[in-house]
Amino acid sequence: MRHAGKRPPEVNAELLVQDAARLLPDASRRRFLRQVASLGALAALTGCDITDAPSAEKALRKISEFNDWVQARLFNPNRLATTYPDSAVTRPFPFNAYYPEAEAPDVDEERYRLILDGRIANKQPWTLPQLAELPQETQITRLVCVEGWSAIGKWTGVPLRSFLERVGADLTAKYVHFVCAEGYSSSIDMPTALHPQTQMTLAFDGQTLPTRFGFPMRIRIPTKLGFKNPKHVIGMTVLNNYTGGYWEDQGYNWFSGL
Ligand SMILES: Nc1nc2c(c(=O)[nH]1)N[C@H]1C(S)=C(S)[C@@H](COP(=O)(O)O)O[C@H]1N2
Ligand SMILES: [Mo]
Repeated sequence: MRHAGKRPPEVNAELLVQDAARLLPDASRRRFLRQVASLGALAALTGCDITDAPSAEKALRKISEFNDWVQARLFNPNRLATTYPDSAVTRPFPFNAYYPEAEAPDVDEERYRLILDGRIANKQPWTLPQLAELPQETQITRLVCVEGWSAIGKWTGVPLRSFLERVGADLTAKYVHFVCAEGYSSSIDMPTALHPQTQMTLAFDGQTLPTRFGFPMRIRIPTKLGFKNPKHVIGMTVLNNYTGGYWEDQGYNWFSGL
């Protein structure tokens, strides 16, 4: 129904909340609709004056930021993700990306350099052989994708913490941001970057990381959802500014811990 005159068109609270909730990924949407059943609750929670879809969206974004903040506060840097025996590894392991497998970027091994930026004392770029010379660890953990599947994989690589220490990164900075060869990106909180199981992965299931799983290097974080495990990483920045990421910018919760 349309209204003429100065009065703003009447807002159907329930529809507005549901509409705005559609912007959230499935799990958050369900949680949100359960917890925030009314426009009044949404307005009260966020302090936003909700009169239209954009203001409802803004309120929802505030809730999502609040969830990220709570999750970050609850993160236990000493709690380890479950590890599994070799016999539990999912073979074949599923591929996932925002494009089909055939379009995974072919990164040239010779020309590859990991570019470091931001709050890092030694910004020398790293070649693949240099990374391979660093002490490596192997983990058998579960990767959980928001799309509703999970699989157990075996990843070998350099603990990100030891790398950050080696290059003189400011470990009191807030974030580490990763840039990928094909344009994907993601950023994580420093406590997660320093978590003992967060890894710069160079090998999968005992073999050099294949193209589909992120050659030459991917970040493996068993305490976070799959989309926060960037493949084909070519850039790493340590910084205090929030930068988001490929899916984060499209409404997925930034923290996305498990
Ligand atoms: N560079 C890059 N990294 C990425 C993605 C991507 O599209 N590009 N997709 C993410 C998503 S959504 C998931 S679930 C995992 C999948 O990793 P896998 O192919 O090793 O199973 O990679 C993540 N890392
Ligand atoms: Mo994913």
